[in-house]
Amino acid sequence: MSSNNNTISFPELIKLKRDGKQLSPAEIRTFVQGVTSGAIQESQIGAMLMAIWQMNMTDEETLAMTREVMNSGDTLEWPKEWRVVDKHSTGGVGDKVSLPLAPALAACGCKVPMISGRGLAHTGGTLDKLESIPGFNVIQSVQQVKQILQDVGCCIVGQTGSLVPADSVLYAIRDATSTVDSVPLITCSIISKKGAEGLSALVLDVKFGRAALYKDLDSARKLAQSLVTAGNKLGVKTGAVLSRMDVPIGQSVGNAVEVCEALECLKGRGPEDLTELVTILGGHLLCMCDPSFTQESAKMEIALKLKNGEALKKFQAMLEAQGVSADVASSLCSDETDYFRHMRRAAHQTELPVPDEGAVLDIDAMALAEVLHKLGAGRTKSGEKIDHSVGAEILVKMGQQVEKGESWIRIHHNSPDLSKHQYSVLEKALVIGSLNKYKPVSCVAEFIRPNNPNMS
Ligand code: IUR
Repeated sequence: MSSNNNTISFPELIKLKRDGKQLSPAEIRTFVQGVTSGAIQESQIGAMLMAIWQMNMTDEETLAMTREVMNSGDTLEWPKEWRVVDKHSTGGVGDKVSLPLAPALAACGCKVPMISGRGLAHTGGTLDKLESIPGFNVIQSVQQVKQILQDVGCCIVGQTGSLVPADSVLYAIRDATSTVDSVPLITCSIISKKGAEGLSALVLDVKFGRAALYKDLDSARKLAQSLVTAGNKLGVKTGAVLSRMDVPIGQSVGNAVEVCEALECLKGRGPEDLTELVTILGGHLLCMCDPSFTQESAKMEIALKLKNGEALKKFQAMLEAQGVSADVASSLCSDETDYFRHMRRAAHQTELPVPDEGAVLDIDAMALAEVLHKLGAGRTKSGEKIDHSVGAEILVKMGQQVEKGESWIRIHHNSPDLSKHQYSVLEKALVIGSLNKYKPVSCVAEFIRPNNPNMS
């Protein structure tokens, strides 16, 4: 380990990491404080991030950096008797899990101060989805969050400037320096934010597959283990689920269309894979907070809240608390399904036919996400505007027997037509074949349990 010299210069710090040395907690503090105060130049931050990307960090360094970033701004505190929980996903196509999960947990008596992000690249952001609902306001002060948790039990909000300011700086520079895919940097970014939320328990949904950041299970497991270790050492009971991200989650991808599907899930009639993911993730959180639950009984408790309308009531109350008019909230949460009375519908809907009779063997989530991104559903640079009405409804299910010519997907778009290239990408995204080649797989592959925070 390098010396504990308080007067070390930033170039010296960068050189230490560049040369593969382990940084001491004091050296990491100097770096993070320099990031927060603006004393360190962007070029120096970029160089340090690249040195970390190249040389990696030990668990001790990762923990020290996570702790410093977490403490770079305000941290939230709650009444002791509250069970404050949250979930974080590393990003998936069609991943609208947070929308039904937060109110289902609130219906179980938990408090859920969910701080979410916006979509970047091919994956959508929870905040973008919610902003398809007229009036929904993701910007809430800490005081407002406290009030909503007191009154409703859950809220889904954007990050305020006073929480983890160092992460905002580091994240933007990581994006510009190709240093996003580093296990210690991802760990620091995710866990610092969750640590600042003052949680009792956290479940992480770490995705692997062709539309995930990590393509294979082994690399995703390494990230999950790093996240679980850092979370627990910071005092948050943290577990992780490893889930597949090859085909879209549920039957819809986009922003407004995903809100419709989340509402269906909250009415107890969501697609099986979405409901499964919501109940598994919620079940793990309930179990972590309350040892009287088994994983199975906790999962059933979440499923019950989706079936009996209690989660839906919490969602309606959350919509109202976050600025949606009582009329719109009550109509969206009523028995009716004409959600586009309240959300903008795209000017055009184009359906594509199945090319051959057979069973649905594959739907490529990545291909679908790329087409929707180009049509305006996603952004390339942070801050870019997106079109909430662009999306896709997938009209067939994996393993389903289909006839030649029937529609398999409905694209919602505002451009006059899809391009030749977009048609061709979509046509290749669907694979039809013989039913005996279809192997159903569960979306969740593994769970990594909270480990003992005192273990080294
Ligand atoms: N989400 C975050 O909050 N931080 C990250 O580094 C990634 C996703 I990748």
